[in-house]
Order: sequence, then C-alpha cells, then structure tokens
Amino acid sequence: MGFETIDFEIADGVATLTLNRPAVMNALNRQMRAEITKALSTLPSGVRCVVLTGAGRGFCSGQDLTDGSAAANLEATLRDEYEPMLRAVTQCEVPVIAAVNGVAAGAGANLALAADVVIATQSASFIQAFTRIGLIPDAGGTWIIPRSIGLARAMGMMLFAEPVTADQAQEWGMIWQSVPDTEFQNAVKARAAALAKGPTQAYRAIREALAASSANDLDAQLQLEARLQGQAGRSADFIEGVTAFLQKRPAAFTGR
Ligand code: T3D
Repeated sequence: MGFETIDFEIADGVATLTLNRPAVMNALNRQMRAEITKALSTLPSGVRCVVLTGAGRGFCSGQDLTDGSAAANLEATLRDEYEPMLRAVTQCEVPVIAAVNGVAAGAGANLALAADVVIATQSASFIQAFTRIGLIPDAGGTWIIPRSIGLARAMGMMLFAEPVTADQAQEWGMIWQSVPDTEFQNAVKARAAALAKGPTQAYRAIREALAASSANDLDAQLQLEARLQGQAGRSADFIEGVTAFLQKRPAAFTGR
C-alpha cells in the first residue's frame, strides 16, 4: 500500500502491521499515525486478524519528541491524529493483537493497550511516561487502564511513570499474557492463526458487547447481548459450529 513508517504484510488471513522507525524506538510521528489509521481502516477482504508490533528492540516510544509541530497544539494533535488512530484499533473490523516486542512508552503503551489482546515478551515493559515530560496520559490511557487494573494501580503508574514489567502487567490483568522471549514469536503466531480461523462475526460482537459494558446497566447489556446474539445466530459460522459439534469434528469457520 506504499507505507513508509510501517510495514504491512498479509499472510493466511493475518495482517501484520509493524511500526518501523527502530532508530527512535518506533516513536509516533504524524505520518506514522496516519499510516496506522489508514492501514487498519482499509483492511483488504480476507483479513481476519491483525497483529500490531514493532521493529527492532522496542514496541513504541510514544510521541516523537523531536516533532515540535505536534507539540505546538497538543489538543488538535490528539483530536485530529491520535483519536482516529485509537478508534481504528478499537473499531477495527477484526480482532487486533498487540505483540509487544519491547518497551511500550507513553502513547505507545496506550496504543498497545487499546488492542483486543496484548501479548508481551517477558523483557518488555509498559511506561506511562507522560509525567516525565509534564503531560498527562492520553491516547485512551485514562479510560482503558483503570478499567483493567483498578484506580490505585492506574494512579500509581501514571503519577510515578515507572516501568511495569510484562509479568507484572499480566498479574495485574493489564495484558493477556507475558511470554518468555524465546517463545514470543510462536505464541503470537499461534494466537493470530487461531483468531484468523475463528468465527469473525462473533468476535466482532463480543468486542462490541465488552466495549459497551462499562457504560451500560445490566438491563441495557442484556438487551445488547440479545441483539448481538440474534445476529450471531444468523451467521453461517453458527450453523457450521453446531454441525461440526454434532458430527464430532473441528469447525471450519469462514468468518461469514
Ligand atoms: O506531544 C504530543 O503531541 C502529545 C502526545 C503525547 C503522547 C506521548 O506519547 S508523550 C510521551 C512521549 N514518550 C516518552 O516520553 C518516552 C521517551 N523515551 C524514553 O523514555 C526511552 O527512550 C524509552 C524508555 C522508550 C527507551 O529507553 P532506552 O534506554 O531503551 O532507549 P533510548 O536510548 O532512550 O532511545 C533509543 C533512541 O530512540 C534514542 O536516540 P539516539 O540517542 O540513539 O539517537 C532516543 O532519543 C530515541 N527515542 C526514544 N524515544 C523517543 C526517541 N526519539 C523521539 N521521540 C521519542 N519518544
């Protein structure tokens, strides 16, 4: 697709988006934000899972601090560039795995945490680095993080801006899994392959239901579940899933 700051490759139904500015730990500049947004918003048909990862030894170091133009109007930068990028992740048509291959700092940490599943290599860490430069956490961090780890831990992470190791992040429930470095690539591959062969429509509905759950009361959530389950029940994958069960064979889901 002619990207310069990211690599974007598709194989076996999995799109791998690699942040590719390793000399600056994949810091986010304007072009990279636009390219991430475009890649995730215009997925070719046949893609049933996205893996978001970083080139080199880091995942992403957050805002490119050499880019003075972004800093000139932070509110506009967040509204016009970060928000579309975050929405492209959370509203992606298919599940997004963040494969955190190294340190994830500032908006880079929150980009990872916006994904549906976060798998980190054991030597990776997550840093809410913002107060180190006199800012507040952005890129969705103040919404996402307290919901996964609770207020006390979120507040500590954000005030002290200390690295949280991948193991700690898993123990706190901030990420799905911390994996030994030697097993990381295979673990990510296996999870991505599983999602790419799964019931894509059901996955989309699960993500919608969980995203709505924190704002809904139980009545509203029950209604939402009924509506989404109604949709899932009309999918070819539901018929295939039940047929495969009755025939005692693995289901061959098509995503339809
Ligand atoms: O500004 C706005 O538009 C508002 C939005 C704000 C969102 C934010 O994300 S604010 C937070 C910005 N990020 C940070 O404050 C993190 C800055 N980086 C670091 O703290 C550290 O680099 C890391 C903890 C990520 C990694 O540390 P380490 O020791 O492993 O690597 P390093 O040596 O610090 O970095 C390697 C190179 O990457 C280095 O360049 P050099 O010396 O080899 O030429 C370093 O300057 C560069 N680099 C790292 N982070 C950034 C960066 N260059 C530009 N921007 C960065 N964010």
